[in-house]
Amino acid sequence: MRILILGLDGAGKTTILYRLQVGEVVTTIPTIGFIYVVDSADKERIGISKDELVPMLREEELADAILVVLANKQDIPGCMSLKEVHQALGLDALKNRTFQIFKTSAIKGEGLDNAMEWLANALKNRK
Ligand SMILES: Nc1nc2c(ncn2[C@@H]2O[C@H](COP(=O)(O)OP(=O)(O)OP(=O)(O)O)[C@@H](O)[C@H]2O)c(=O)[nH]1
Ligand SMILES: [Mg+2]
Repeated sequence: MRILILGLDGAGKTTILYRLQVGEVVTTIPTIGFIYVVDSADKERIGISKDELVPMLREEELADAILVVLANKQDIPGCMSLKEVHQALGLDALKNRTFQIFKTSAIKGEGLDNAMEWLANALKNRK
């Protein structure tokens, strides 16, 4: 299975990959699982995060991709809740897209296994 992990600078991508112990990072292959990382504590830039996500979802290469949103940095007090991140990214407007949003803390290693398990199952069911 191949997945793509994206998100604004500092959202926690490298920390997540480290946690997941991904051995290899590759490009230019068909992507079927698409992980978008959001810094839940960065209220100022959640709008920018949405503005980056929306056009990416319109890309032909991602038309069939299953979307996983990681609302990361949930360990930071006062961070946006899952609901708030969901709303700020406008996920309600998604049509014809298999997707799920998860709370994670890459620092604590929380929520990542859950998200990857869901994605693995969703990818399996797609075949
Ligand atoms: N509190 C907290 N900090 C986190 C978490 N995940 C990552 N960080 C911290 O956020 C900072 C940025 O994390 P990175 O993993 O480097 O972010 P990135 O998305 O790879 O950033 P770029 O490579 O710049 O695009 C680092 O200081 C991490 O330690 C988290 O879940 N909670
Ligand atoms: Mg990085």
